Amino acid sequence: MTSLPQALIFDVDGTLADTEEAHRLSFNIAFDHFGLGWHWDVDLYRRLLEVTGGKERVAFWINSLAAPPAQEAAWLAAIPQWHAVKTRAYTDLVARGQVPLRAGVADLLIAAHDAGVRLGIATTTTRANIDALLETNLGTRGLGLFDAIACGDVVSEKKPAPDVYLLVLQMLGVSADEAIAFEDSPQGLQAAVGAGLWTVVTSTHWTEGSDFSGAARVVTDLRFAEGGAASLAAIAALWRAGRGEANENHRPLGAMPTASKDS
Ligand code: XBP
Ligand code: MG
Repeated sequence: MTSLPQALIFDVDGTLADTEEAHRLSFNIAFDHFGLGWHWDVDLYRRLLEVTGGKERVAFWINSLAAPPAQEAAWLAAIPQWHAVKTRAYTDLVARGQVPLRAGVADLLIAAHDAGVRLGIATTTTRANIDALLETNLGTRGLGLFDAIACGDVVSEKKPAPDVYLLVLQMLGVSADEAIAFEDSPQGLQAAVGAGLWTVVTSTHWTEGSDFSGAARVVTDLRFAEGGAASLAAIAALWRAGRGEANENHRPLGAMPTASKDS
C-alpha cells in the first residue's frame, strides 16, 4: 500500500467547487444594490480573474476606469462596504444549493480524513464563503474535516505569492515535501509551487487553456479512480513516483509569511 502524504491542501474557488459564476453574479448584485451602473459579463470577468481577491479585483476595475481622482478615491474607500454586500449575496446563493462541490471532491476529502491525512485550505476567498460552501455541501461535519484554513486577508500578499500556502503548511505542522496541493488557476499554481508543493491542477472553463507550467499533473477532475479511497491511493502513488522530479523543478521555499496587518 503506497504510503500517504501527511497532508492535502486545497484551493477553494475553482478547485473544491466551480464558484466563479456565483461570484460574478454576486459582484453584479452588489453593483446594482449601490446603483453603480457596472456589469461584469463573463468575458470581462474571465480577464478580471487574473486579479486574485474580490476587493483587489474591484480596485483593479476602478483603476481601469480612469475616473477623476476624487471619484476614484471615493469608490476605492467604498469597496469594503460593497464587498460585504457581495459576500452576503454569494453566501445566499451557496446556501440555496447553487454551488455544488466538484466531482470526486467530497469522496476524496472524507477518504483522506478517515485515513488520517491532514486537510488544509489555502484560498484567497473570504472565510464566510468557505463556511457556507462546506456546511451546505457536507453538512455540519464539513468544516470539521479540515485541520487548518488559511484564507482571505490573513496574508498581505495574496496568490500568486506563496504566503497563504506557507502559512497553511505552518498551521498544519507539515513540510511541503510531505503534502500535495490542489489548484485550478495559474495564480494559484504559482503560489503552491512557490511554496515548494507538488501540485495537481483541476482546471475549469474559467482557466482551461491557461499556462499550467510547473504542475505535477493537470486533470479534468479529482476522480483519479472509482471512490474516494481508491482516488487517494492513486494520487499518493503518483505523488510518491513524481515527488523527486517535481522537487527539482520547485523554487526554494519562500521565507515564512509575515502575518498581515489585519490578522
Ligand atoms: C479565488 C479568488 C477569490 C474569489 C472571490 O480564490 O480570487 O477572490 O474570486 O472571492 P481561490 P472574494 O484562491 O479560492 O481560488 O470576493 O471573497 O475574494
Ligand atoms: Mg482557485
